[in-house]
Amino acid sequence: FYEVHNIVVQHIGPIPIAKGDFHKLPKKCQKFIAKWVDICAPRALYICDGSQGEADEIIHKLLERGVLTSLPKYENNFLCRTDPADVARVEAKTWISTKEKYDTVPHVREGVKGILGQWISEPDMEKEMNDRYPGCMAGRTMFVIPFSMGPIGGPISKIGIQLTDSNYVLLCMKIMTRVSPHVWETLGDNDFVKCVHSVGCPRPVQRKVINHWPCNPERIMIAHRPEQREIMSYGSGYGGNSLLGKKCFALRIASVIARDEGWLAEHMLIMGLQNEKTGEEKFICAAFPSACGKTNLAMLEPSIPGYKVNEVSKSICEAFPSACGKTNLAMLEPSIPGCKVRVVEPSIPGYKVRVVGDDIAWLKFDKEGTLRAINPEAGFFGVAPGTNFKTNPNAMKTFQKNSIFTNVAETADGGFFWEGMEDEIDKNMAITTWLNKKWHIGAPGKAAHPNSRFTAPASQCPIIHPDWEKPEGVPISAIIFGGRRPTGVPLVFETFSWEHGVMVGACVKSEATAAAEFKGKMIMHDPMAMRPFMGYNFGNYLQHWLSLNAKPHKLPKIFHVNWFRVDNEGSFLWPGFGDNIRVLDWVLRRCAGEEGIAEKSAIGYVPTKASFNLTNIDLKWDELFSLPKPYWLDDIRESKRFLEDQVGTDVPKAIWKEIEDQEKRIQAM
Ligand code: GTP
Ligand code: SPV
Ligand code: MN
Repeated sequence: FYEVHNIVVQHIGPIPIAKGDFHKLPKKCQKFIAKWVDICAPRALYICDGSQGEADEIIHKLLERGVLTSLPKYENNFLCRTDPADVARVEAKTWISTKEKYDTVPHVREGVKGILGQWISEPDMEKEMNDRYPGCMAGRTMFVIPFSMGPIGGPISKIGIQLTDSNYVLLCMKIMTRVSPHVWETLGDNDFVKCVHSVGCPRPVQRKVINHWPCNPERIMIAHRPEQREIMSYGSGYGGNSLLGKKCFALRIASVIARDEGWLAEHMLIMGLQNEKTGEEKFICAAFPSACGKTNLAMLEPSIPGYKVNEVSKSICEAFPSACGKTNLAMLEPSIPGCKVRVVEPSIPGYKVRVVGDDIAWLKFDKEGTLRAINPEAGFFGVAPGTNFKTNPNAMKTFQKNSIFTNVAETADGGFFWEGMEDEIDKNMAITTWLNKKWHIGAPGKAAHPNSRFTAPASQCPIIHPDWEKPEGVPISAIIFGGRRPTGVPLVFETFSWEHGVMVGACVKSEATAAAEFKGKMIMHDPMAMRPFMGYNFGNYLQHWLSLNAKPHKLPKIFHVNWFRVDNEGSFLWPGFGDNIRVLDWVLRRCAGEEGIAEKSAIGYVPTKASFNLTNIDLKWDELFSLPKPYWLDDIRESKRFLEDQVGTDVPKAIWKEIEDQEKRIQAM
């Protein structure tokens, strides 16, 4: 009942080892694996090597069993439909266990339900675990996945070992992290993060398996022990709950390690912007809550191209500062001899945008005091709906091969489909929805789940930055916070200082999205875009951020953006996507110290209209940038209440001072 890959079949206790050489693993890893084999009682052990051959073999099996469907329109692309009860992160069932409650959660006001993490006591956690794990892998293979977050052996990188009984998880981990036998060698004396995952469906199965997707939604428990560097995830196969290198390790556990070691683990994209005129490149990080635009911004295709002026015409040109029909004019062949050709210089330089990461950043100051960021991941686990060749051509090009699609729809010609792709396929194409129903464009209901995702290797992205795997990371010039704010919040503003920026980050709010279990469009607090991912007391987290304002640290400027403000009819006031380059252009110019392009307001510096490149867009500028006083008075009072209720005595004094100063400025508006 198991495949024999080794000539000599090894055993661990009574369990055969289907693949790999258990006894060659570092002793501490053997111990960890043996402990969980004992508890979970799988039928076999499979030690992964992360090779393509291994993936092919697993894919082949999953195709046979109907877990995966191949998408023959592309190369090596597959579709997976989950049990419809297992489609997103489950924040209500996510826990952190520490000895001390207030190491994990802040001092919440009495009678108020805390939203910044859930704590569980060690004995209670023990009990919950004992209720779930014994025998939970019966009849299934336990896969051992050695992986590195960040380039293997890099100074900021960390190692994890994930045990799982899900082969889907194994395939996705191979894309999202660096799975390799080198991890065993690199580990040396270092610690590794212990990750245990089970779908919670021992055989014979009790619960009916839907869509060949075993899971146990009623019993989901995503538990973390930061002090022990342990993650235990039970009952769900969905990405954020099961790919433990991602949110569980790279954010919840890593934020605790980062606090202890003086760095940051954040829910941030990392991107490079190279000025095509000067060749100078700057990197920025941006923290937006789930499904609020990180992947799209990181892979942005600028709406304003750079102008490469023909060298010959350039030499006879004189510049004048306006912007229309440059390329043609610059390359104009004068019909009347003796006329002087002039080049119209674009008022915004072209930018070459390249992605380093789209979801998570680990940031560390180097010896010179420069803040450097690495992307600990190796792939993109991106929101599918809304992605198309107009909004995000680079994502589309990334997942044309070697990718896995979860809960998207399928076209009759073997392609993927989701909301937003209507203009990119034949209107009459027969479609099968994520729920396996026949469907066509225009029919009621949705083709793909709103949180359906692509899982694709980052290396396949056409604009992946050549330094994306640089072990020491890229230097960061700006940090941007943002969220979905339909009213009141302007397109962009720059904060007054590091402390003011941390306060603004602490007060990030956003409309709920489909990435977790929340329904409806309520505006929720999502401080630093980390609410669901905080590994320790949020008040201490703010203090940690504040403490970074120390020598020799060169602090990046902090900004806030909002792509999602709407007019009275509910239409977006800002076109977004490729046009976001206009905002980033202003951000970079501010970072370069350009004066006269910003005005002081109560909430920060806002751009002057004249400084902003508005070519080819029609904009209600005043509406987009208006700061309604009643709105901001409400906002600051509400932020105050949020901090009092949710963080209480743990709020650092410096944050209160920023809140009070801001309130005074708003009152004086
Ligand atoms: P996670 O992977 O959940 O962390 O999400 P994310 O922050 O990477 O969000 P993503 O870029 O995948 O975008 C989520 C949704 O927002 C998609 O449906 C996008 O089409 C939409 N979106 C992204 N950028 C913009 C924008 O500038 N304007 C508008 N209107 N929508 C956007
Ligand atoms: C998010 O929700 O922020 C995601 C998807 O990036 S998940 O991996 O499920 O967390
Ligand atoms: Mn995310």
